[in-house]
Amino acid sequence: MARKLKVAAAQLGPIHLADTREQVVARLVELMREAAAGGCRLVVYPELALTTFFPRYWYDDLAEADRFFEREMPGEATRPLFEEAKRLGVGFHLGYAELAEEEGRPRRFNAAILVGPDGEIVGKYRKIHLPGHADHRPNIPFQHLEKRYFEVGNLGFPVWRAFDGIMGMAICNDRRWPETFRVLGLQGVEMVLIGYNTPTFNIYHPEAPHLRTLHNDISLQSGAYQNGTWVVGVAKAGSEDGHELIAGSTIVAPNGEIVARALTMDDEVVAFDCDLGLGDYVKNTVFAFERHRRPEHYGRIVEQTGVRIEV
Ligand code: ING
Repeated sequence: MARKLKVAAAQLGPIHLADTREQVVARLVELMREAAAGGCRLVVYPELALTTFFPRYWYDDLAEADRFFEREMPGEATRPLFEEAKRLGVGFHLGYAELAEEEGRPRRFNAAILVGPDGEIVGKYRKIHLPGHADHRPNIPFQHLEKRYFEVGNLGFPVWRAFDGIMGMAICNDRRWPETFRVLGLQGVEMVLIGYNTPTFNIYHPEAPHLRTLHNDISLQSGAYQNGTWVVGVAKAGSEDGHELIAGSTIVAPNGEIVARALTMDDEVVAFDCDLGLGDYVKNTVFAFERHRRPEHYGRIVEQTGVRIEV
């Protein structure tokens, strides 16, 4: 009997600085209703799905950025989403900026949660690969300050048994690092949920914009194929106060095939009825890790951080 999970990539169009949490949550609820009406049991929202991509802005005073963070989840503004999920009996993934109190001090993470059809949080992931820079660079069109506003995630790359399968999460830049998928793959992951906010413009080096979508696709497709897992990549897209983000939300099968793709740069539901066991043949043949991997030769992957030229 196939273990089917109809999943929705719930792509978001732009969220502007002036948009309130209540306005955004209303959009999330609308997308959830559309997905549920189409038979989806899991709705995947993007990274930082409650606010504009604020790491593009420099604030001298870090406290000025705190308005983009959630101090509790669910909180007053997000509770309607949890309640609607419970009413519809669907689960969801949500990316957001987390302001937590841990070890007696405030901690700020780029986080994502997985919520079950009962409206209860199944698990949380905190983004590990933080791209960009931490200093102010006024001579570029916008900043990318995730290293300023967030700490490196401290929860590892966990998986959870939920929705009749083994689920994992990653966030945006994490998808560019094969280690992300391999650590999840070594735990038998069957579906990886990834939200992203990816600017169309490269602030560090001239680059043709089409390469942003190419790099998104090859990252998601190789992660899926090389670990025999479904991957659901969901964009916040379009022009946020004039700053454009790529779209291209995508559902990738464990054989690396893109099976569904967003067509717009707006709020859009992209759904596919996934057979969670489809990756079994990939995991039992070409990527039968137990039979084929040779960790005794992989030492550099964990012993080194950067490149060491020794020749
Ligand atoms: N955004 C981008 C991402 O990894 C980026 C940043 C773009 C890094 C392109 C490198 C190249 O998709 C986030 N939020 O990580």
